[in-house]
Amino acid sequence: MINLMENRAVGLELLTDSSDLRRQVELAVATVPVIDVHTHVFPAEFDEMFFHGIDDLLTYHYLIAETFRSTDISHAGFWEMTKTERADLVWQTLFVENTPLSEAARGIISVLEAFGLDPRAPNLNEARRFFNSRDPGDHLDRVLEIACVSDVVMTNDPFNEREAIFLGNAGTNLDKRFHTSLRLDALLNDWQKTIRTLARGGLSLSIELSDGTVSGLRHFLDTWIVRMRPLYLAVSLPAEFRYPEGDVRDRLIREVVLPTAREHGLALALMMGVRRAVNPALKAAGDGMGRADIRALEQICAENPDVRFLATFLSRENQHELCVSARKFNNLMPFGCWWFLNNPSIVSEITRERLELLGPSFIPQHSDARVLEQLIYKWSHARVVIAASLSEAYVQLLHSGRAVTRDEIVRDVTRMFSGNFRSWVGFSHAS
Ligand code: HDL
Ligand code: ZN
Repeated sequence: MINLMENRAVGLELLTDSSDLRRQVELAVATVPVIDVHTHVFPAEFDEMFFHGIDDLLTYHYLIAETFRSTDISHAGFWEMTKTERADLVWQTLFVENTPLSEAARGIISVLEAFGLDPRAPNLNEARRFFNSRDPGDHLDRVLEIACVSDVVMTNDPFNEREAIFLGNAGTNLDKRFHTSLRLDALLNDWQKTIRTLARGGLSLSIELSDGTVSGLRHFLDTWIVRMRPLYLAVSLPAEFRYPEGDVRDRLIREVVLPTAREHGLALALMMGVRRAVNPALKAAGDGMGRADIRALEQICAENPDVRFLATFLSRENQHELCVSARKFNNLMPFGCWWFLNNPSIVSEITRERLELLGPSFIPQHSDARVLEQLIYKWSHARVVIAASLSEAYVQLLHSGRAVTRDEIVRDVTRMFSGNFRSWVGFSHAS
């Protein structure tokens, strides 16, 4: 009881020494569990969509793009290789013949370190033996524990015929730490192809978006929302996305997506600024980025004040604009440092400007992980930068004349790591 009382008293103590303050921030950021609001990680129930282990880690498309810059293999030659051969080439190229200085390469080192594996191994024998020996359930528990991730939100595409098979059962026997989001890229960015996919599934619609087609699409989404119980709807939008635009995508957003979000009380995540297939020869590694038009986001937020929006942009040049827009629209929640932004130098800049303009009213990071063990490095690397940015803000506050307590730091970090998301999407602790 005395310890509890002492601990309670410590939590209420004003932290007036900047070194103590930094230590408490680092401790809170390291130990407060986070909800990972955007990932491509799947649990083992999704079979071949469940990526894990050293070969999946090393054939991550970030590392594939980097390997092509340090070896003379042709794209075709690389794609003819088996996954094992590709992983061996990536390891040899980025980790043996060169120093793993990039963020994605250093991430592999962080994962190996977490499991006590040799980061200077000449080959992948030890790592393969280790990952192949792991019990899947224990390994998942251990990864989430090391990463201090309480919940993983997947990216789920009901328009993908292969994934729909797994999704159909997701509502029932899914690991309770995994949650779905309903991804709309196929509908909004690939309408011509999607109308053919839906026809194969027995849903015949008109490409001109007749009334019957709009109601047919609404019913399709309603059915999937009931089956998969997504925490939010999401779509990535190209850098050239404009709104209003008067095209098919504009009509699908207005007549299908926004009414669906409103009717189901679902937030809509807009992920803006991608340029798909800049170099198709690199396949998943071939996407690029571009500066998007913040006015499109502002128009959607302004026209739909009763809908909650999550937003992330792919261009560093859009980040300050996003902070200012979020000050204008309290139905807009910035989240994460997406994809090409997820590098410490840029995460630091983005987090500091968000704290300066938004206080704790944003979601600092998502991992975007595709392979289970990436959760370990993406969160350990992010936490270092978030802690440093947050410490700077508290120290500046102290120098301005206001100290904080450890409990207040934990409160603020909890709000950013899970509270803001929970309140935004209506995700209660119980669910
Ligand atoms: O569209 C997206 O959700 C992106 O995150 C892409 O999946 C991208 O390939 C990626 O994995 N980024 O980290
Ligand atoms: Zn993603």
